Formats: sequence, structure tokens, C-alpha cells
Amino acid sequence: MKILYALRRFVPVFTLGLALASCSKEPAAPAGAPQLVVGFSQIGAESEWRARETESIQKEAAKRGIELKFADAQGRQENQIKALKSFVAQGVDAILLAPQTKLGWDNALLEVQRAGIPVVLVDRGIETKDESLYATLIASDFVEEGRVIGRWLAEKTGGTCNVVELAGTVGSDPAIERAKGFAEAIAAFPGIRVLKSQPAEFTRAKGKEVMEAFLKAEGDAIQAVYAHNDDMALGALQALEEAGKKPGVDVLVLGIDAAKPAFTELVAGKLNALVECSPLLGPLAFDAVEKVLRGESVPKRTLVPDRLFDASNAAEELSKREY
Ligand code: GZL
Repeated sequence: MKILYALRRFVPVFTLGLALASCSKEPAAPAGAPQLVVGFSQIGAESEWRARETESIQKEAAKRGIELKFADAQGRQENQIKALKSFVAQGVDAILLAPQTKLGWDNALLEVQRAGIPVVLVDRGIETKDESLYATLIASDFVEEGRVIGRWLAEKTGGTCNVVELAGTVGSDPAIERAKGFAEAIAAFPGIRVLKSQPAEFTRAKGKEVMEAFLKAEGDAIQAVYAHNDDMALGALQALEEAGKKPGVDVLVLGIDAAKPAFTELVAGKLNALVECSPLLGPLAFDAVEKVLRGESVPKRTLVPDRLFDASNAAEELSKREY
């Protein structure tokens, strides 16, 4: 299969690139050589994180002189599948896919594979019977992100706390795995009780709405909120303030992503802990695309490292944040 990719449309660019590189220092974009064309099926724009990821991939494509065909699926898998078909029809050289959900990709990806177009998964994984349907996955370890939050909460509360959970999009890789990691970490602490867990679509608005329902149902019993991403944590923070509570003081608020809007609230003490999940995947994504098109082998999984931030290190980190 690799040879197929290499022969597909890359050799002329590669040969020409080599020739030019040998006679000039700057890797010039050879005039007239076929520009690499990459299709990018993006989930949507549901969160700050998603916007930063889109920006990173668009900027990196421009920097490398790659033509990016961008398709925003408005949060729907069927629109992503339509985009994959369209990329095949347009004869792109490679595809970047941020899969909205874990299941339901095999048929669409088989069609792409039959067209000889490599697929690089960015930011979320899929469940498939045939791992050859994609070249590599570039993403964080969501299970570990959930574990880190669970361990932080156990340490902070001495293992006794009533917590509510704002879960990400049903069926998505990060929602499934962040829930799993958190549950794993708190299993060692019977005093940590999850009073309620409900999906809130990774959005601020839905996070606020679900938190309001949690407050109605559980009121003062709630001592902490675990949100699978920043935006839902910020929504919860708003709901707590409107209910006359001090987020970060009366109720601990924990999230994942650590993008700037939430990071600022962390420094202000309204959030208590954030695990970062870098959206700056553009360079890694196009490194993988270019390697695959050269027929080089790439690891099936490229793990993006994450760090934990809380009151002990947030203030000195804020000025260094890139997203
Ligand atoms: C994580 C990404 C998640 C973010 C959310 O890689 O898929 O989706 O954590 C985003 O903010 O909506």
C-alpha cells in the first residue's frame, strides 16, 4: 500500500523538490510543481480547543505551501463521511480526519483506501476492524487525562467528595476515555461519590444548562464538578455564580484542555485544576502526511504529551500559553 501512496502523485514533487533542494538552501516551493493537496474533515467549532486546532492545521498548511481543502461537519459524522467522499472525488493526496465519534468509519475509509489516499487521524481515535484504514493517530492520552484529574481530586479532598460529571459528546473518543480514566482513579476512594453524570456536548452553553439541572437536583450536596473539557467547566462556573456560589471555593471545578479562557479563570481561582490537551497538532499532522507520502513508515500512534496545572503553577505558566 505504501508504494501506492508514494507513486500516487508524490514522486514528481519529491524528485523536483530534491533537485531544487540540492541547488538552493531554501526549500523553495518549486514553481509549477503540483502542490500537495490535503483534505481536512474537521468536526466543527464546538469549543475553544477546536478553534485552536483548526487554526494550527490551517497555519501549518499555509507555511508548507500545501493546499488545504477544509470541511466543517457542524458536529455531524454524516457530514464528515460526505467530506471524505468529496475528497476522493477531488483526488486529494492525503486526508486529515478528526473523527466526531469512535464508530462507523470502516466503509467510508475503505473507499478512501481503495482510492490510494492515506488518512491521518488527528485528535480523536476510532474503533475499526481494520487498522490499515488509517496511517496513524495523533492525539493525547484521554484515559490518563481522566486519571490525573481523579487523582488530583482524591488528593485535594482526602478521598471524600460528592462530584458531578459533565461528559463530552456521547460516543466520542475523549468522552469515553476521560470518563474511564476518572472512574479508574477514584475507584480506590469509596468516599468520592459521583452524584450525577450527563453529556453536555463539549460546549459552554450545554455545560451551563446541565450544571443548572445538577444544582436543582443536588444543590449544596455538590462539592466538585469534573468537566471533560474547558468549555463545559466555564459553563458550570457561570451556573454556580448565578446560583450564588463561589466556583473554585464553595465547589471545586476541574477541566481538561487548558486553553486560555479557562486558564485565566484557573489563575483567578475560579477553576481549581486543568489538564492540558494540546490542539497545536498542525506540525505533527503534516510531518506524518509527508512521511507517508514518501512511503516512509510512521508509528500507529503519536502521543501528544499533557501537563497538569493548578494553583501551584498556573500563574507562572499563563504568559507562556500558546493557545
Ligand atoms: C480532544 C478534543 C476534544 C477537546 C474538546 O482531542 O477532541 O474535543 O477536549 C473538543 O474541547 O471539543
